[in-house]
Amino acid sequence: MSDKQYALFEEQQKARGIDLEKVKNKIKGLEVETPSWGFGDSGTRFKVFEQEGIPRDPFEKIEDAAQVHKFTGSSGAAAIHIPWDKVDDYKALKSHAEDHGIAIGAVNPNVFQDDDYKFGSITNSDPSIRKKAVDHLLECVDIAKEVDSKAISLWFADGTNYPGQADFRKRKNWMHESLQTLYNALDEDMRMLIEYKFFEPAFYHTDLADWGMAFNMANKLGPKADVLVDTGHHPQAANIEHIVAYLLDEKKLGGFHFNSRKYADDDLIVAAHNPHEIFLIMQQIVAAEEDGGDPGAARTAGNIAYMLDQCHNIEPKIPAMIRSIMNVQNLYAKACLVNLDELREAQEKQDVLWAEEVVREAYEFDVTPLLKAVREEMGAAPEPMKAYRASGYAEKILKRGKGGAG
Ligand code: PSV
Ligand code: MN
Ligand code: MN
Repeated sequence: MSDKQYALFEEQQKARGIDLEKVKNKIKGLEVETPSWGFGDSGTRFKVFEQEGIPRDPFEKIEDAAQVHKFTGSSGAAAIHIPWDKVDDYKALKSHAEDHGIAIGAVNPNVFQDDDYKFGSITNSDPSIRKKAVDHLLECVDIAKEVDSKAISLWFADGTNYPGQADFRKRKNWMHESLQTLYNALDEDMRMLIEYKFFEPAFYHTDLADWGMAFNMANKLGPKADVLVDTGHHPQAANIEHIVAYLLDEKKLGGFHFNSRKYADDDLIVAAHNPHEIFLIMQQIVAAEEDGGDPGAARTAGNIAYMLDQCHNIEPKIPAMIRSIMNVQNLYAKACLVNLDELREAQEKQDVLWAEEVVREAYEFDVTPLLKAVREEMGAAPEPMKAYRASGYAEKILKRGKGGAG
């Protein structure tokens, strides 16, 4: 970046009434967690293409996640998934993360890969299976306490494939009962993030199928329960930014699993296919952050857990994560450039085209000079992809060989 490019950008934004120092600070404050499982081998039901250099255990996954942070400066935690990341000594995992400059983020229980869960986990009609699933949730709360994580991130595969297969209402109540037990085990400063997904692996009904069901559950449970929005978990054409604004206003937006989708839950690099959608989501968040009229919304917006949830099937994992973090930053930066005073005025005047233009104008700016400047000031790499490529880390990990963690 030349200083000239940045100076020009600064001048341009100043003329629009944008406080660039404030924008820079907001970008610096944006932390996006990476998923440990996104560093392992993954694929589709057709084939897993094994890559060389895949981490062989949770410790190596953490080392790879630390690389993302090293170059972006904005990914200081890695979420873990239990039992995929089961270790004998969680304190050792925590120290290992700290030695590599990151923290352990959200703890994700896994109640979808055991034969016992064929007909459901916490909504199974068999009480002994529900108990087994709840015990695992409680084990994850203990793990979170050991690694000093404040979030349990929950996704359930529970659902049915055929009409009549099970009783929806009973399952709803079992879900509530099970989650209440988990809720009660949380410390006051911990929270549970409830994810929803409208289909898959069950194809007829899913117990937590949409944001409304997750929201209702979070409301019933109480203030330590919030909704988690996975951008891949909606039907085509769902207006995710509207869902986000609604949850923000209800003070129930807990966090995000960012990824990109074309058809379904594709788990591709964030904003690979849908940059404008991520921008519009970010715009709602920035608007809430800046909403002096509603300090509650601003507080909620300031407490969002941003996470990636991606599984890279054909591309190298670490640079794919770096690219995603850069894309999130890029779209957040653009969202920060929306002139909110002007937008309010356009909305008050009910000037449809002016309002649309105010939002569009921000999206159309090239924020590269801004992001380079921010990363330089943060001591990160101004160009993270290039810096990672030049670092030699990708070559170094080849010695791990093939057959790493799945
Ligand atoms: C399910 O599709 C999901 O998005 C949930 O977040 C899980 O935790 C994650 O994938 C990994 O299984
Ligand atoms: Mn997810
Ligand atoms: Mn998913």
